Amino acid sequence: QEFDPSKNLDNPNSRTIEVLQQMLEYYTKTADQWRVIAYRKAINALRQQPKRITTRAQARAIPGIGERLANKIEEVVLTNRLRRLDNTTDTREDLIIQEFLGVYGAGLLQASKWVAQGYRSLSDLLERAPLSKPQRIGVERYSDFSQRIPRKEVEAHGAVVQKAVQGVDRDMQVIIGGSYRRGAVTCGDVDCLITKPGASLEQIRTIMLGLVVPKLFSSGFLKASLAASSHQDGSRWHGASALPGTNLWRRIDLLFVPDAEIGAALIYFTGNDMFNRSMRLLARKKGMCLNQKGLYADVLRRQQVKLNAGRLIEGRDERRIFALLGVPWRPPEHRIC
Ligand code: DCP
Ligand code: MG
Ligand code: MN
Repeated sequence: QEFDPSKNLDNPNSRTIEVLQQMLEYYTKTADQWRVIAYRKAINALRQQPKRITTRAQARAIPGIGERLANKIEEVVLTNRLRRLDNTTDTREDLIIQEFLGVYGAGLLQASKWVAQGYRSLSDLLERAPLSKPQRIGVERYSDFSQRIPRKEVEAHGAVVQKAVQGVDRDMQVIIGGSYRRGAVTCGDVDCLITKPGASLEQIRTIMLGLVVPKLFSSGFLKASLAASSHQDGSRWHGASALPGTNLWRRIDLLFVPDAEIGAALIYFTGNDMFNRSMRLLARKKGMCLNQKGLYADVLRRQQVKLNAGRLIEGRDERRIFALLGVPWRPPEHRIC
């Protein structure tokens, strides 16, 4: 299950993979978990193929590709597209929902609500819908936020953050996580993990929200702060940033991590999300619990429900968490499911 981003461009199945990835994106947004898993598996399996796969029989012979996906692969090869992506089979409303799902922070519920309320386009939303501040920014900067960010630019954003952070406290560290840490050639956003040896969450958050974030706003690097999502404990900040001299806004996420949790946070923030899901599932099967703070043992569950928090066995050491779970170490570039 290796994923080598550098091989992507000259992969013999790159066009097929590209179309399947669009489908994956669509199903991810509609929260169709089973299809998401099937598509991811198929895409990964295709990436490993040294030859171009053109028929359903060839596709079916690859482990990880089932009957339906094999049919789809043949269709993509024959037509260079998938019917499901064409307007002809989508109702107009489906397409609008898909467009609205691209607005920062909008889930399926919000997107269908807007459609039900009669909005039909982004300019409808902008002109007539009552939008929260982050939603408004999400619509205004729709095209900015939907563009992938070249790796080099992610690095540049990280460097600006690092300079500001270390200008305030030389012991603080900035690590770029997410798809960047997995080695991706382009990223959806800039994920910065911020930590400091010996520091608590409270200390890091105070420095970041009290000093660094305001400083980055006044220097013009940070452009907007976007509302925190519901499941947050004050350990993260979402916003938008732009490099000096540009007007292209990028999504940037800051994750504040106490020293004691850096290993677990690195695993969480490196992902990808499906890899995290499988690691957590494995922990659960072993009577443990893995979350972004640590690995816990002796967790009691009755019918899936946790009865106690368990006992923290590792939070600091990324490698040791793998080892305690019995998973051979996987460098970030190979953490894709
Ligand atoms: N994450 C997760 N589950 C989620 C969302 C995120 O475990 N539902 C973790 C894994 C991700 C990391 O957080 O790798 C960063 O989230 P992003 O949404 O920024 O995703 P990526 O950085 O992996 O991809 P992209 O290039 O699209 O930003
Ligand atoms: Mg990211
Ligand atoms: Mn992110």
